[in-house]
Amino acid sequence: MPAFAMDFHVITLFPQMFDSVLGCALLRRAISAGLVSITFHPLRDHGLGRYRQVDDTPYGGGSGMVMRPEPLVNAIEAVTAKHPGLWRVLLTPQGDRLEQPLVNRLAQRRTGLLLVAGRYEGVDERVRSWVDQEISIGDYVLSGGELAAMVVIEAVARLVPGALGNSESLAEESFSTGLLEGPQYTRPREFRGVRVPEVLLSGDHARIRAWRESAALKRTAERRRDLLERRDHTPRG
Ligand code: 6GU
Repeated sequence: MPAFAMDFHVITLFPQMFDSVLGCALLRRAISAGLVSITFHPLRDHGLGRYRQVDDTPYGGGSGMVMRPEPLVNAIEAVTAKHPGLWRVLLTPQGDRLEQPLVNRLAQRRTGLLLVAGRYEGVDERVRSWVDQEISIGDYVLSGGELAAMVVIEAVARLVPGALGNSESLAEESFSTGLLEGPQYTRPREFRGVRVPEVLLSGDHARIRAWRESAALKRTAERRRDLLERRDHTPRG
């Protein structure tokens, strides 16, 4: 048993949508190593009646369909009965915005995460009482929570020690410092007339560190002033 592992459970109508994420080498390796597990719970298994219905027309009228509460709540209860203590997350545009500090907190949920992906125009309001948190991945509209669940899985899984490959790079990444990363270079030294900054070839580690810090600050100031302002006003962590 590894010192730390993360178990993801996903309730979805479309488990096949996740094949692309599971095909990713990083995640496959983490799963083979027992660092990460992902279990799918097809919502259709809890559908109602002969047609395994999961949605219905909205009370009060209006366009589109709403997910009925029974399949979702039955699925959530079935999963949590077998896996007590899962942190139950509903993916919805109305949820808490996913940013690195929230990813970090999710990664600390040692009992695992249950990700509930909704579809259609939304889920029946009463379902909200059966989850611990609602999460959105940003202010734009997706047709369902599946892609959002994949974003959560990838962002959290890469924080599991050993799953990233190079855990040292975590500390210096964009957002863990509250800054964007500065420019990065690899070979060749000169590409179509553009040279790698001399300092990076100097071997002078103190100078390189100082250059990287100021380059990160400059880039953040140019592109994401909001991040700098947040850094100035809120404590780290
Ligand atoms: Cl979590 N779901 C949907 N349907 N749309 C979204 C989202 C989630 N986050 C951003 N847009």
